[in-house]
Amino acid sequence: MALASVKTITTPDFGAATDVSVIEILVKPGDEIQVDTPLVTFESDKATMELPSTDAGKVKEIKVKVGDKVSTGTPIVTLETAGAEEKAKPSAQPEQAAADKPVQKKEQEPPKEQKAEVKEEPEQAAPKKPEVLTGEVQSDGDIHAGPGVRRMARELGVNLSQVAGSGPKQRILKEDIQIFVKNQLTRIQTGGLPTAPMPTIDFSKFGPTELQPLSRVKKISGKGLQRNWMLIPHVTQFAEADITALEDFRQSQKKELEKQKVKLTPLVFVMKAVVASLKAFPHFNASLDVSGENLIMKKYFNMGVAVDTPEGLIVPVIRDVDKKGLIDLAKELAEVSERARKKQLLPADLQGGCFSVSSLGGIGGTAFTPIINAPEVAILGVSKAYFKPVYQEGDFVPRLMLPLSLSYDHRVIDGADGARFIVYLTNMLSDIRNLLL
Ligand code: CAO
Repeated sequence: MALASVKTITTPDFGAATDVSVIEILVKPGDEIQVDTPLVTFESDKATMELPSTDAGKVKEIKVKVGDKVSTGTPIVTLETAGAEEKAKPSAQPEQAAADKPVQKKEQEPPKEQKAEVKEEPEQAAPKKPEVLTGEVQSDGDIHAGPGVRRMARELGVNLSQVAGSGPKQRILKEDIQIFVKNQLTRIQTGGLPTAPMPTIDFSKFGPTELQPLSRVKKISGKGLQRNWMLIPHVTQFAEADITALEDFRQSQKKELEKQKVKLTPLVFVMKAVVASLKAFPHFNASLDVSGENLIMKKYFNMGVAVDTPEGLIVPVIRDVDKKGLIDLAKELAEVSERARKKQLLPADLQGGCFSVSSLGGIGGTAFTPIINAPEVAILGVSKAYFKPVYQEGDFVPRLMLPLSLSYDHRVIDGADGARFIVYLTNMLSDIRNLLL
């Protein structure tokens, strides 16, 4: 009758070598493994190699840890094997019995992987060059990498001579291959422009640190921001709108509107002025089609408004801004930003935008360079209004100025149109009677 027995797999004959250490553990307790499944990786100062399993079964216990020094016959892993005949199994101390007859299923020849994966390395490894962008190839003898890493490189088609190792003695680790592949993908996306690999630094070497995962919103928005920043040729045009009259009007309405629980901020005026500017410059109310050869001109005026939430930046869309008055817009803006902060937005609330506005005016700062919210082709940043002396009719007079930052996609919008748009916009805001036209 077939019963489970326990086998101990030990290191093979290392001869006189005494400086062999375990550098990788490739299985964990509970893993079902096959004959030849690599169990651990050893490294001496001359070679690295994997220890393949001599039996199929379930890993019971790992007897070593990374960094342990081993020599010939050191127990490495115990394995529950299924196929042993009861009569063949020692009645007592099965584990010990297995250990006494340790590794060699194929006793006549060392296991296959062991032979194949051993890489002789030179006595004195030459310092590894940084990630090679020139195509220069180094001999394999210069490369320090464990068999697991070599196998990963083979599977991904990575030439190890081009990978900078971050381990001891410039040893190449799995993370180095991941970074290399990511960088290669980035290079492809950036048309082959060489990029230096992102540094991987153990900051705890310099002082206490704490790991904080990014919020879900940040993880999602970060990818979009990265794509838009890298793939859209941005130009940012700055200007200031004189909103002295606008602010007088706003203050005159504010108290009355507060009674109705309406908060009339400069932002709604900006939204209306943007609509007027989009009508005057329709290329700003457009998206490139997938071929990148045609513009899809939009005949509606939906506006994304960046909202700062504890989870990160969210851009809900306010529809038909052209058809709504200042008070309705103010109410809707308050309602949608509250829902954004309470995580109550629906997917539809985030769709269908034509142009976005990002206002940091309630916080401060003089100007910033907003990132275009693709597939839109422009975005307006609004900073905090401030008084400054403006020369008018032979005198300096205090005027309330609103700093604006317009980022646009230079594939679609020429610099001259960028400047025309922002001048038009500032004129609209400087005399809000223009918005009635
Ligand atoms: N200049 C001077 N004061 C301004 C101002 C400006 N440009 N914009 C707003 N203010 C004032 C408002 O009038 C209000 O003061 P009062 O109550 O005295 O009138 C105060 O600042 C706070 O305004 P607010 O920020 O609550 O309201 P808002 O309509 O201006 O903005 C919203 C709403 C949702 C856009 C805003 O709360 C927000 O989240 N902003 C951050 C957006 C963001 O993170 N952008 C960065 C994206 S990175 O590209």
